[in-house]
Amino acid sequence: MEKDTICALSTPYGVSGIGIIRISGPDTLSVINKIFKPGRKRKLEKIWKTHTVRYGYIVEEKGKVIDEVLVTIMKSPLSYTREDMAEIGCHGGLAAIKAVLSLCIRNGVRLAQPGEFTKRAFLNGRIDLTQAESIVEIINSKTEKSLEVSVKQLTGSLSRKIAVLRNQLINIMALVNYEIDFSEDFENISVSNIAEKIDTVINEIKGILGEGQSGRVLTEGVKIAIVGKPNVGKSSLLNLLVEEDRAIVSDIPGTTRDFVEGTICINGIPFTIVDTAGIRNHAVGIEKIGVERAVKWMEKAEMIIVVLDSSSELDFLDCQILSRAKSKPHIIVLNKWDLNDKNEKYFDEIFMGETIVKMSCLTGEGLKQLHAAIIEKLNNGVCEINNPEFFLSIRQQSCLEKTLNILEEIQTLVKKKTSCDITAEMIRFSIVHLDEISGRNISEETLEEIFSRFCVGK
Ligand SMILES: Nc1nc2c(ncn2[C@@H]2O[C@H](COP(=O)(O)OP(=O)(O)OP(=O)(O)O)[C@@H](O)[C@H]2O)c(=O)[nH]1
Ligand SMILES: [Mg+2]
Repeated sequence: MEKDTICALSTPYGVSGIGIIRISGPDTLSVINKIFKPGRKRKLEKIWKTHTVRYGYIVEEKGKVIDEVLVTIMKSPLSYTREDMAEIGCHGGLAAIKAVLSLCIRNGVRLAQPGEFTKRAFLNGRIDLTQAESIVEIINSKTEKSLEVSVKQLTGSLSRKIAVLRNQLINIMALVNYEIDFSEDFENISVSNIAEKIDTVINEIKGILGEGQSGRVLTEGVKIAIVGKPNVGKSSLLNLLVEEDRAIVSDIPGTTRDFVEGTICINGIPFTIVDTAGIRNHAVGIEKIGVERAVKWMEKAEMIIVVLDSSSELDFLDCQILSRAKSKPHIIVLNKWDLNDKNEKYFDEIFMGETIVKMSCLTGEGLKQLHAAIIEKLNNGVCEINNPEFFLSIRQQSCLEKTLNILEEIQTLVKKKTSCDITAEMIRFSIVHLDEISGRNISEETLEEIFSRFCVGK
């Protein structure tokens, strides 16, 4: 357990109905006893009962009342951090909150770092890292579906899967070690028995990777880049999708110089849409930087919408952009369809087998078809969304992929009947990567990085 006692405002900073200040650590009760005076002339019991709420006042050293409050005490180990904790519910004015916080600091409590309460919950063994990471997602959840999957993760849906994998690997290692005790290579136990067991783990990991990715899509959303030549209507499309005038639209080619983002929700799934600068060769200055960024966005995005002006025929640049987009799930929007009266057959023939949407950002025609195309591409190109029970952050996914790669190598070694010692060592190594997911084995640096994503007070 940590020696420091920490405090922070856990509700948003600003004027609100109430503001909750959290305190956690060994000095929590003694500090509360110093700064809190019960209301209605009641006496403060010598020993606070855990999980009780008291009404009263926060009083400064010289007896000046700072605020009327409710104080809740949660004693170790039955608290968020597993330490002694208090929550002071103040009136939400900034002056009152500042005064209470500085009184705490004068009494030896220090201000908490972002995510420090949750970090303590992790370090004190109340939750593992998959659960800690789900808390950030619960806070950031914008849709019901993302909240659902994050809450499931908090209750341990991913932790349980990882624990099962770990047990399976430990059992395999025991089998291999048993073999080492008797011979140098796989003589006594059947190679096929071990290979089969490793296969089972490999298949389970592949399943978890698939389900975890669809969970991440629900929590983090899917990035879609809108790309195309200047003036084809990319910014008009962004504005139509987000239903507000986010990006500047004009008939001057090269209007959008940097990228503009917006978030939308289709069928409960969040999408981040990025409008980029029109791509053209020989752009100079700021526009050139914009074009470079647009090309980068094509690499970063999980899906691409290529916008074409359907009132004119395709040119070389359109084809260049299309061929770049082909490496990813992509949709072709034939915009300005309101101007088009003769080109339908031309486009149908060129884009046979592609997902095309004929639309007009001016009239809104084709928007529903675009929504449908986005969902269809998500399920058939990015990943299938099947009510996932958990999500994998990029970090967790990479640990799991490392475990998978090692197991695939082990599989080859086992089949070649290579030395048991090497096999056992590699299994141990695969478990090390697995343990990074739950946080059993994790560097201080990675921990810092994870918890810096939290807000102060959580
Ligand atoms: N008729 C018609 N005009 C459109 C349509 N969509 C966009 N426009 C017009 O086309 C012009 C360019 O639109 P923008 O949305 O600024 O195009 P952009 O692709 O973002 O252009 P850059 O930022 O310069 O690359 C504007 O004058 C729009 O009003 C459409 O569906 N039909
Ligand atoms: Mg634009």
